[in-house]
Amino acid sequence: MKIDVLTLFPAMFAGPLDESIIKRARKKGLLDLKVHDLRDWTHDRHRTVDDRPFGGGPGMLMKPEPIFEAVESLRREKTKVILLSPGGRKFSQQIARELAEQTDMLLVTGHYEGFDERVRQALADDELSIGDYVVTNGALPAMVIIDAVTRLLPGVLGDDESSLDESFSRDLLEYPHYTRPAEFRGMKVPEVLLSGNHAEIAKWRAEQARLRTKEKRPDLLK
Ligand code: 4GY
Repeated sequence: MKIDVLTLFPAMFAGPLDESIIKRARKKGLLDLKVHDLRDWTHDRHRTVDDRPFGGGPGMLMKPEPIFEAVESLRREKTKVILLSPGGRKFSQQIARELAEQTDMLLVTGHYEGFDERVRQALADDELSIGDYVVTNGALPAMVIIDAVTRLLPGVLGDDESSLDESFSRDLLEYPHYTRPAEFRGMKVPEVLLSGNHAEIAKWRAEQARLRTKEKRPDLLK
């Protein structure tokens, strides 16, 4: 998958996407990630990307011209252009699975008070939010989406890693996990897990997942 990112803070992307599973995906060529500085599409001496809102009010908006020029130069035939802002559809494991089927994405990140509405109107195929809170700019949201989508690409996760996916795929929280020692600081591993009775273990885990979900995330059961 090819992912392009348009941001005012390209330096923020060094680090999180150069570690572990995402690093491996990039090395294998499964993820081709390019981060672009929006200011590269300005033409004035100050590389201006913001302007004041018509109608007044506090704060600045991202002006449309650099974003239009950038998107028009970066997008290709198959590219899904996705705006990131708290006003978008709520990102989820289901949306991550759908995005993992795309070949080309361009993530356009927000800053200041947000985008001139015409960016949304004329350029965006979709608008996503990583949750109902506001961060200082869209770089972290972009990285969250890139990470969640990349780990779902065929060949990225090894067999040992992919079982971690069960949680949200089955729409239940995970059952409790234990490793050695069987007793640690007086806390014992549930007897059934030491029993070797695989039918009983499966039953216990299913029940625990249900109980835990009912307790912590009842919204998932509805
Ligand atoms: N939440 N999901 C988010 C965000 C920063 C003010 C608009 C979010 O995706 N992006 O909080 N982005 C804001 C900052 C302008 C973008």
